[in-house]
Amino acid sequence: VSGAGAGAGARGEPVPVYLALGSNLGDREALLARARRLLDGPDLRIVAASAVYETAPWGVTDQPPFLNQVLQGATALPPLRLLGRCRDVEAQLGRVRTRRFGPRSIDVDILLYDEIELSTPELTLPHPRLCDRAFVLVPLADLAPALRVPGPAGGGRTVRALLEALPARDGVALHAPERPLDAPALIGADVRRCGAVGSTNDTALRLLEAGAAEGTVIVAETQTAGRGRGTRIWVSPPGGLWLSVILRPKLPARHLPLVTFAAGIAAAGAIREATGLQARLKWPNDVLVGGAKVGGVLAEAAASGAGLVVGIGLNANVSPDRLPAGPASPAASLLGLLGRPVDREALLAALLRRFDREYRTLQTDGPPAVLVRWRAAAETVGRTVRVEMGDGTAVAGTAEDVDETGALRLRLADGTVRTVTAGDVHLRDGRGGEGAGGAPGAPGGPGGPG
Ligand code: BT5
Repeated sequence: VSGAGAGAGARGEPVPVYLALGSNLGDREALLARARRLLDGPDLRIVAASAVYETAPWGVTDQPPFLNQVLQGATALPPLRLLGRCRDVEAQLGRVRTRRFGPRSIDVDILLYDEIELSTPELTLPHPRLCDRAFVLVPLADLAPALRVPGPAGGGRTVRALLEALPARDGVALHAPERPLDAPALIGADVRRCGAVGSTNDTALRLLEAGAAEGTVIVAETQTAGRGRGTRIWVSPPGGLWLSVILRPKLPARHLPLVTFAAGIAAAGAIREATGLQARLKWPNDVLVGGAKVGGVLAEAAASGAGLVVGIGLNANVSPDRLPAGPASPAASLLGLLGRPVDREALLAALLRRFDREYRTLQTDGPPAVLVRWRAAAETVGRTVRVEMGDGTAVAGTAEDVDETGALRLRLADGTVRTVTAGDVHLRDGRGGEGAGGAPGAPGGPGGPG
């Protein structure tokens, strides 16, 4: 046994561990959920779970596709006792070890146990095939893209670097959002149109307080007092898409900022669907095409606690000379970028359909599923940035990731990590054009926003 953390478990303090789940028999999703519940206990706390991925079978290919997920735990159990816990859970869920690489109801493997390297007949740590399996690295990168993997195969490289070094990630696709949602659409079931309003967010907040149904949408032709964050003005001439959605999320308060991410993912997807333009997201609420701001999201909570309204502004058919320059990005409209008008109704329909799906995924599957899609569309992650805070101070660093609360994790020059919850991001390593500076840690590929 070697590694800096080797003694930690033995001293009785919990250490971080990463476990991989895989299932390709029976009700695979239910089996993953039962495994998560059975593993979680006083001696092993499950603290985070990746999104669920579907993977074509590997090795023996005449079998159903796998669902894969990675869990982060905290445990003081020594490695072999932890292995025993994993085997117990497999046994309880009916795993019968038959042919190697053959179908299995559930597989529970230890990927990493703190920084320990171990090689015994029963257990090898880190997991010997960790570094060459996309179906392990992709979900692990959801949870810990910057984690360094010890041992001969990992060589101290980060999970993100190992993932990037893989020749292919074929066959690993985000599972949850592809699942057909059984209930009818919530967002967009009731769309109310108006001509000129002050701010659609104000109209929506009033309707929210008055008891309007969740998912009700207010669309205005123009806004006379459109607003951005804080005291900023949102310029809203005719031709744009200015709307607000009434929501009553059943989410813990700390996850509410992710509703803004869900709206951003939907907006970027809708722009691509309706125009073919590659829209990207900039933390926390900007929608960019070719580095210029074409839209923004403003979520505001009702003072009464009745719920949220999510305002979305997209410069659809707005004449470019009516747009202001932003604090951190120039402004652009889809009309200006395409040289012809977009079909605003098609854009609206795509936006509402996609937002409905993202919003429900957030509530049923939790933050990882939405974060994966946000990272795949984000310009910010992996870039050198300067963030200007509302109080006039600024901080510079590398944007490492966003967390479950929507906060941005910045690695500063001195190596420390600072978590930022609000601000304007300036990309410092060249302005993000198309395709530039995606999210190195994001699984991308089949997991990207569909
Ligand atoms: C935002 O704020 O980007 C949130 C925008 C939300 C607008 C929608 S429209 C429907 C709903 N009703 C509302 O009243 N608002 C929502 P922020 O990140 O703070 O950016 C605001 C800044 O963007 C401004 O200070 C300007 O510099 C710039 N800006 C203003 N209007 C713009 C436009 N149409 N296009 C691009 N940039 C603009």
